[in-house]
Amino acid sequence: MRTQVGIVGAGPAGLMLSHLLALEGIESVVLESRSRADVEATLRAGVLEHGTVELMKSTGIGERMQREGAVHRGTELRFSGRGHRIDFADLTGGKTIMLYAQHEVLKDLIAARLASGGTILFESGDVALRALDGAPRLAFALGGERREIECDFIAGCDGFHGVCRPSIPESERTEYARVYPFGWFGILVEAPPSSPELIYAHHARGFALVSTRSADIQRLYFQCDPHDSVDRWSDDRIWSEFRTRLATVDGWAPREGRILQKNIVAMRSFVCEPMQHGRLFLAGDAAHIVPPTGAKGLNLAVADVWVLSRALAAFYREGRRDLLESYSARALSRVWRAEHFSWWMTSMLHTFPGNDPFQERLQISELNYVTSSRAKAVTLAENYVGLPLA
Ligand code: FAS
Ligand code: PHB
Repeated sequence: MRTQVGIVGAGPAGLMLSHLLALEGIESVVLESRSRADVEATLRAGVLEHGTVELMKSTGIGERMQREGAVHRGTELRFSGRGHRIDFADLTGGKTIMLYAQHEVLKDLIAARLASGGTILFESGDVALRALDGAPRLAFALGGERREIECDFIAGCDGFHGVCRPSIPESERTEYARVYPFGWFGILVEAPPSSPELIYAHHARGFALVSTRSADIQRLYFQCDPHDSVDRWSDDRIWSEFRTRLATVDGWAPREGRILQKNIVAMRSFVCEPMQHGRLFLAGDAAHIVPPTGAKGLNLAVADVWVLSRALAAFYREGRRDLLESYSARALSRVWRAEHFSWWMTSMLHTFPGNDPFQERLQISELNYVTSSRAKAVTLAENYVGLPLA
């Protein structure tokens, strides 16, 4: 087979790239190791930045998002038993976020790609990259056959545990990492929303987050030991933990319901530099990971492929190589901004093991400052709704 851009991975990065390239008349083939059903059932992100929402609308895949998603104009920071609203729209000249689940975005992208004749090869196994400096090829197994695709470029959109980043020789890449001493215990609940907007709560027992998926399905997280297991947590124990960490002086309590799903995710910050090697370009979690506290992961993946699709379009349209050559530097400037914001939100809101009382006081001072200084609140708001796409 032959195509212009071979894409490994049908997550937000790979599918959005294939979609944006198609709008530029550029061919691509997406190789995905899992089945379509698995991909469309991936329970992950929930928050879309302003720029991601605008891009989905302006490229013709925003209709269902606007119908079924929920626009949030702000969020609540809760600490010392009191809630404080951060008004995104007021602080950013009208920008907002959208609560629309990642797997719904993937469903819309897959439907749009297939409807316009796009090629997504699900259940492609043993993907291997060849000749990244010359005429790149992707070798893979499909339906019991060994297959190969010749392409001009390869986009590595296969997430943190994929094969693309390790295809860059270790001597050619530098990895920056930080692993946090806690994880998130996430639950999916059948219940009405507990609050009109997200609640980020700081508590001596640890962080808690109230999020949502729809009018009937809610998503909540609390900080836990990353090595813990969900089996050790009965539903009663889970709700008692949420009631404690989210309690306010006026007796607020979450709307409880049947817990449909429980999972624990580890938390890390990670960046690989550079994000390109020869004709291989990394995007999304294949190149960087942020702790979910800043709700940046999916949105960074979209921002990367926005920059990459502009560079590939300039190459195919005008033969320009400059944007391709500067892809890594331009994508990384946004990546490090999001890495800092996600680390800052995580540090301000989570309780670190051995958290001495001085550290605790510093966190409360930072939270008091964010919720009383307009200048500081703007910093949080503009990073949370997302800086403009480059
Ligand atoms: P992905 O990991 O999504 O996709 C990679 C794809 O490549 C997968 O489909 C995988 O099957 C495939 N693949 C892997 N290896 C392969 C191989 N060898 N061959 C072929 N295919 C291969 N982000 C936010 O912005 N907001 C949030 O609210 C948020 N919440 C999160 C909550 C949780 C619990 C988690 C874990 C993450 C969360 N994130 C959030 C981050 C998350 O959304 C990721 O950043 C996002 O999925 C990254 O997208 P991709 O880079 O496309 O990678
Ligand atoms: C979610 O809805 O899954 C979610 C929301 C905000 C975050 C992380 C996850 O910061």
